[in-house]
Amino acid sequence: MTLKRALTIAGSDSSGGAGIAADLTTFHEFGIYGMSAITTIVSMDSAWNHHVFAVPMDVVEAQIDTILQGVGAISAVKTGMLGSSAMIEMVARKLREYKVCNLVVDPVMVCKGTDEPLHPEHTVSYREELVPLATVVTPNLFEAAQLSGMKSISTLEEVKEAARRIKALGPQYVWITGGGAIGDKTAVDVLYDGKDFHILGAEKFDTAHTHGAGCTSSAAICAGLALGRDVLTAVKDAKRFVTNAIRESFPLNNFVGPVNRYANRREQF
Ligand code: PXL
Repeated sequence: MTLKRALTIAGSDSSGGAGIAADLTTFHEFGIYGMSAITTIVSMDSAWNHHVFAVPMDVVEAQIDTILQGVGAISAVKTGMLGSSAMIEMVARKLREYKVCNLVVDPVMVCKGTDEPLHPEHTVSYREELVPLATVVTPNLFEAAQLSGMKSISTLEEVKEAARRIKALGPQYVWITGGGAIGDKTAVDVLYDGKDFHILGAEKFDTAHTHGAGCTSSAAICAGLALGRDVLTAVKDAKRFVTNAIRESFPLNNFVGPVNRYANRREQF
């Protein structure tokens, strides 16, 4: 059996819930051979403040070349935390150079728990360089507000307006998540293809243990695309995958609770 291959260009969350740990384990659950280019390393101190260390640009570039040039036949690529405007621009240049076509862009801007301020220049680089290349861009409500230039998003109409504005930047599909704040009993996420809105609802959980949900969901979409599924199917599958993972999320320590990607297994070995 030939395994499909996917690449994640993202940060390492040392605590294992988000970033490349989320991406590679999600790829694995979908039966995809996963590879990574690590852009940043995130550590946590004893009060669980996050510290973000950038990997040197040439080292990131060398990893991307290893996979897109040295390995090849990559069916889909996902981007996660990139950490600087220069990194966002370099990654966009590489993806253009290698003509990557199944691309999921998770426009990570800050991670909860960092004392890092928001960098508006990252938003500019995302809008101008990376989002236009995306097959699917997967902002949460906060990222959608930044990318669309809206003050805040708290109603379904505002989610749709943000989706229209982000679609105008050039991606093929916009998938806005985090709809727990929008729905009443269900979490509401919205997929927009420039013509139709698909409003997808899922069970809403009363838990703070959702660390890694965004990365997991985007990685699952990337895996679906790598398997040759259409975007709507990949998004629906990803939503089911992450919903199961949130249902079985757990406290890792006093500060953080990651989603549980094993929740999708029916057999154990
Ligand atoms: O969930 C956002 C995120 C993405 N990538 C990395 C992270 C985090 C948040 O902690 O550490 C590497």
